[in-house]
Amino acid sequence: MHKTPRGNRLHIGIFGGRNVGKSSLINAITNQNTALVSDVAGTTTDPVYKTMEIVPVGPVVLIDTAGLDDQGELGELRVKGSYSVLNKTELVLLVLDARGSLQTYEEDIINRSKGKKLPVIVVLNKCDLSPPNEELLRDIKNRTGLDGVRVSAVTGKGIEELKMAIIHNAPTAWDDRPIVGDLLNPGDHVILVSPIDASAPKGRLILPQVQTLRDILDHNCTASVCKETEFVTTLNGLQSRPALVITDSQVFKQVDAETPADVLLTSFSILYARQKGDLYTLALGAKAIDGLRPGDKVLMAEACTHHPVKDDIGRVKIPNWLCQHVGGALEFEWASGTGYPDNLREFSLIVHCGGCMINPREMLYRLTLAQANNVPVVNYGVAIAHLMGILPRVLSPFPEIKDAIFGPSISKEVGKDD
Ligand SMILES: Nc1nc2c(ncn2[C@@H]2O[C@H](COP(=O)(O)OP(=O)(O)OP(=O)(O)O)[C@@H](O)[C@H]2O)c(=O)[nH]1
Ligand code: SF4
Ligand SMILES: [Mg+2]
Repeated sequence: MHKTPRGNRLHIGIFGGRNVGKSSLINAITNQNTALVSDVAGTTTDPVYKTMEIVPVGPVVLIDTAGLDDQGELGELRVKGSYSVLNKTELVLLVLDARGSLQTYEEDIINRSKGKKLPVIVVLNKCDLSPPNEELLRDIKNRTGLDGVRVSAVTGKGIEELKMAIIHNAPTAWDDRPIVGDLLNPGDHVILVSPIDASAPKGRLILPQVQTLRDILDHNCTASVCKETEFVTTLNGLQSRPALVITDSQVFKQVDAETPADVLLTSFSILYARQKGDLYTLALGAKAIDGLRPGDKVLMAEACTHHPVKDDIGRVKIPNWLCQHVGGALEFEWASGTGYPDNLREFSLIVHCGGCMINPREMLYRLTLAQANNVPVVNYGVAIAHLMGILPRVLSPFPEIKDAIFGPSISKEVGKDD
């Protein structure tokens, strides 16, 4: 098992003149103080790569660069180094001091990016000091057709809007996320547990199972597929431990008990929550379920208008489980298709559907909107995992997320108790 390799991450190149706040912006986006910041022009001298999860964008590499207006012999070399970063960049953030005017080197990076068909987001920084210069706004609009995102890396204002712009401008290939393959090494073996009950379609497996199987094969790994009744036999029949067990949530309790503590276990719904959206944000949303009180408002959000069936998961089952969990009635509202209602801030929680009809980018956009309104958001699969008490274990292939949500002590306890 390994973390998302750098190649699978969205590469975001951060360019601009010296002292405009490129390194500060990295710190603001990641909410960490890792990039070196100072008021001395030319602090960043060589490209600096930072791999990280940006909530809710996902795994990225942020590339901090030296100022494009650096001077002298050494300065020219640094500028060359910055331009070479453009070759590995998939999305360009051009950072400007909002008080200044458009410089030739800034136009140059816009033109080079256009030449490479790279999306560009113009970031107008230091807006806490003064509103952007009108002439600058006009020039940017004329050259790029864009408005520029107004931020302050110091106060954090506008950073959520910038993340939304990143989601919207990220190249399409980035949407093509693996379901499970990035968690595996070639040659790994995986067991898939698929109960076949009356609700299973006749004569075939359901799409998430087929797609997971295909992803495993695409990554040169092997798989066994079994029902829960044959799980132990399948496990014992292997010559070595599987790298991962993936189960349907319905039989999680049994499979959890039968899977050795040192074998990673997750569910199809967790893998899809990660592939489609942002698992960290959703797991955080699941934790917020514990803070709900009777009478709180909960928004059940569905990404399409479908005919609810009897005992519908989003209309009946999850609302009932949530009320049982909080020990009283909650006030539910349903939104389907077009988006969120205007009164979003009134809700204590959004429970979103799995979003099978929308792409990851749109799902991420919906998660970002929830965050921008300070409303925790969870999806059906992750909410059910939490309500069943299995969330820490199904997050075991994602220790960074599990530890961030439940704390490292829970990881140890789970290992011990299992
Ligand atoms: N008021 C204000 N100051 C900022 C903002 N962003 C950065 N600064 C300040 O501007 C100075 C330069 O910030 P850096 O992040 O080091 O800028 P940089 O673009 O990385 O600079 P080089 O690495 O030298 O090219 C520092 O003193 C920051 O504190 C902002 O949004 N508002
Ligand atoms: S999970 Fe799919 S079918 Fe169900 S509401 Fe969401 S988008 Fe529609
Ligand atoms: Mg810097």
